[in-house]
Order: sequence, then C-alpha cells, then structure tokens
Amino acid sequence: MNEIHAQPLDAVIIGAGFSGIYQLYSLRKKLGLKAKILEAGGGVGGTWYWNRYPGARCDSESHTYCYYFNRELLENWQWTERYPGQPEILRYLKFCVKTLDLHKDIHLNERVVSGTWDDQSQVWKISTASGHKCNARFLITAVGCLSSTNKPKIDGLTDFSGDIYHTGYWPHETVKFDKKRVAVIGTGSSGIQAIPEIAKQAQKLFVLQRTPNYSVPARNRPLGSNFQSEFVKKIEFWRAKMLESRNGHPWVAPDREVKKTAKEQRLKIMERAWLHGGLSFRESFSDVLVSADSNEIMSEFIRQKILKTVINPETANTLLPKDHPFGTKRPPIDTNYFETFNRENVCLFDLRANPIKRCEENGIRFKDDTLITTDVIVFATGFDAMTGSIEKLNLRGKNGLKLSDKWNEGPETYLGLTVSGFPNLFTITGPGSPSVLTNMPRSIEQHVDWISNLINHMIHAGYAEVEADKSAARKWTSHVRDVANQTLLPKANHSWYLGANIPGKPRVFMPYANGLNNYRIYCDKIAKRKYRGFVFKGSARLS
Ligand code: NA7
Repeated sequence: MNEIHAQPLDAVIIGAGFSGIYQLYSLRKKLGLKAKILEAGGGVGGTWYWNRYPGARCDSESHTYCYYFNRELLENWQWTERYPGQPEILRYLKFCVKTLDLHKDIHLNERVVSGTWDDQSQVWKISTASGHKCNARFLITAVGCLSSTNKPKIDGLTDFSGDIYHTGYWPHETVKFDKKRVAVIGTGSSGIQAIPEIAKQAQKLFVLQRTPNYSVPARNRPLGSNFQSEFVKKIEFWRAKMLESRNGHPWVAPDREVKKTAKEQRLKIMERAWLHGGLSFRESFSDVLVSADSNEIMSEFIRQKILKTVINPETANTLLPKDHPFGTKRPPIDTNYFETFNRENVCLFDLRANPIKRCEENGIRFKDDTLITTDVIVFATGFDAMTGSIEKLNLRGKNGLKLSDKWNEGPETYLGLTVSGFPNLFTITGPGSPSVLTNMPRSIEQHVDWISNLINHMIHAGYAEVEADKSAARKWTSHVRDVANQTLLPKANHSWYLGANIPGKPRVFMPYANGLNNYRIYCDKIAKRKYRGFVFKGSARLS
C-alpha cells in the first residue's frame, strides 16, 4: 500500500487554510496527537492559495483577519493595509506555518478523493488522487465554505478559442489583459473586486451582469507606521470586541432602528458610515436584516449613491439592485466598482434582459443575436458554497452511507460540526455553523477549540468513537432554518447562502444566523452538559 503514514494516525485534517493550520497546531502541539494535513494545492493558504485574481482582497480588516490564539503571531506580523490583499494573506499564513513549525505534517498536492468509515477498526480510511492512502481515528474537514467553483454550463464554450479563467481557480503565473478584449461574467464580491483592476489593463471590458448588486466602498488605505505598535497594546481590547459581537467583527450594532430614527438623523448616520466604508455600514442600525421597511430605506440610500456615481443614466439604472434586500446576499465592499462604469473601455450587459445564447470561437453571442468578440472570458460566477467541497470528498459513514446521499435534501448537521451516521468526522465551518456570516478566523478558532476539547475529553474518558445523535442533529438543523426565517436573509433569490446559485441544489438556508456570540455560548453549554446530543462508544485509546 502506498501509505502516507504506516500506522493509523490520530487525525487527518483535509485542507491547509486558516482552519486546517490551526487544527493541526491544536492537535499536535496542544494535545500531542499524531495528526497530518492533506492539502490539494501546491502550497498552504486554502482559499487564498486559489483566489489570486486581480483585486482579490479580504473584506475583514487586517488586524481582525488573523489568528488570535498565539501572541507571538500577533506581535510579529505587520499588516500594511486596512484590508489585507490576497498576496499578503498568503504570506501571513506561510509565516504562521513556519513560526508554528507545522511544515513536516502538511502533505501538499494530496487531493482527498474518498474517506470511508470502517466500523470494525473504528478508523477512517482515506485515499488521495495521487494514490496515497492512510487511516485515521478522526477525520476533520477544513475545506472552506467557498472552494468548489461554480462554472455555469454555456453552450459552445469549448468552441471559444481565447483564454478562460475562473476567479476561484486563478493561475499562479501573471495573467496580462493589456490590448485584450475581456468579458467578465458575474458581479458578486469577486467580480466587483476584479472588474476595476481588469478595466485598468484591458483594451475593452464587457461586464456581464445577471443580478445587480449592492456594494459599499471599502475605503482601503495603507496603515500608518505606528499601527502595529498601537495594535499590540490593545490586543485584548480587540479580542473582547470581536467576541461580544454577532459576526466576529469588532463592532456591535447600536440599539437603534432605521425606521424609528428621524429621516435627517438616519441620513447623517448612513452618510458617516458610507464615508467610513466597509462591512460596518450595515451594522449602523440594528434592524437592517429583520425589518423589510428599514432595509428598503438603506437599500434606497445605496441606489441613490449608484445613480450619483454612474454618469450614463441607462448604465446606472441597469446597475440598480432591486430584486433582493441589501445584505441578504453576501454584501461586497469595493474600490471604485461603480466608478469603473464611467470608463470608456467598459461596457455593461444585462443578462436578465438579454441572456447568453452560446459561446463561439471569437466570443459570446446573446439571445438577441448580438455578438461580442473577446480574447478572454473570466468566470466570476462563485462557488457551490458550504456543502460542495465537503460532498466532493466522497465520504461514506456507517453502513456505507454516502454523505452526498444523506444531504440529498439539504445538509443536516449537529452544530454545523458533526453529522449523524458519520462517527469521528468533524466539519469546520460546516453548514449549520455561523461561518460565512462572520469574520472567519473568529469562527474557525471557536470551532477548532471546541473540536479539540471534545477530542481531549474522549482521550481522558477512553472513548474511541463519537457521533451526533440523530434527533439532536435534526433539531439543530430545524433551529438553523427557524432562526434564518426570522430574518430577511432567505429572501434573496440567487443567494449562495441558500444554495440557489447552483441548478438542482436543494434550497435551504445553510449558515447559522443567530450570531457567533450566541453560538459560542450554546456550544459551551453542550460541552458542559457532558456533550449532550452526542453518543460516545468504545474503549480504544488514542496515542
Ligand atoms: P458570488 O457572490 O456567488 O457571485 C457570483 C456571480 O456570478 C453573481 O453575480 C451571479 O449572479 C453570477 N452568476 C452565477 N452563475 C451565473 C450564470 N449562470 N450566468 C450569469 N451569471 C452568473 O461569488 P463570488 O466569487 O463573487 O463571491 C463569493 C464569496 O467569495 C464572497 O462573498 C466572499 O465571501 C468571497 P446571480 O447573483 O446569481 O444572479
């Protein structure tokens, strides 16, 4: 057998992004277990290894989008901009792996293609695309929520003779757009970041928009030379702020409602928040995601900003988001997105009015028979979010049950971290956890700590197996739906939160919308009550 490790490992972690790196550190350094990461990419970084399109940048602020579990990491890394760009995050994660000395247990270019639970030996049997195999007591997916790319099927795409890229699977070599005619399909966060950058280089840029999107200016800027020294003095302040918030960002929405605030006053507040920029704009009131009337006031504020920014009235009108409330799809933040449509080399196409008919050798033909000739097509069409990457692993639990069959009608998890029928499997940032509604590193640290504590509990109690109880998982999953239904979040038609962007995918709201702060309290309670809702078995010992 072509083995990664001759003896069964205590744990295999799939993925070397933020989640996998911290999970490996926790199991290896804190619990002293034999654990390894299997990573499909040629380097560490997870989502930041693959998403290297022009303009790729995080929408959490730098000093919050990093690990807080280790002071050495916090003190010795200096961010350069308000929001970290993709190259800087990748450098940061490499720095973490080096500082924490994790390299030797990270196996790169190992794409996991199957994992099967063996009831007899109580281990997961794992295989990779390169033909390597290994066994592990625990299997932990750290595959990210947005890593299985969605590339829509377009007739004739193989006839297209130019270059084709996807923002979520960007080549490592530099892609040059100068003197090129480029079409970008998609205006989600990735498109909104890439479009202004591509427009600066391309001879002609065609933006193919299906759903107009709300976007708030990021107001990115270089950080001053004393930012780091000031930050280090206030680490505990920032940590506390993030922990008390619902979304893991260092702000808490004030207790004030849009509709109960006088018109003049609320305009002042929105203007100030718009000028400050970033995701906190939405948090300037407490009721934006629960009151349709309040949401509409904020949505209209953004529409007015678009109308004022975009010079051509027809283009401006086509860019106005009207079919979903603000914030019910992942809200992008941008640098000069709407301004880009004032450039002479940029042209907007409304796919709702005139859908793509097919691709041809030289470009894209639309339903009304017009043809745009292009050298490059960039798909900024997103991901099979939250479940796609986990289902692709081809996991089989007890009695050969396939995870993709179990989730046929939508994902069912307990706490977003475990699946009944799949013993000793943990899904970091899985469906049913707050994940994509939060500043990811804060959710990830909570998940990893909680999973590691549970494994530690098993070591001390001498358990070999843990599994989510069926009824606990069912109850949790319906709680996840109930909480979402009390908000406006399920109201966006094409939202990937709902799986609605993937044809045939069950439409269920996947992330947990009750806040990371409340989720953490709930998870801690479960642990305190001897892991209520979990069934433990066996007497095997871990190493
Ligand atoms: P998103 O947010 O899912 O955006 C994808 C975009 O692609 C969106 O505008 C879609 O329009 C469009 N799309 C998807 N399928 C099609 C087809 N078939 N035809 C035309 N247009 C299509 O993905 P992103 O990569 O931008 O962002 C994902 C997350 O990554 C982001 O939130 C950050 O957290 C990082 P639609 O709105 O569905 O009509």
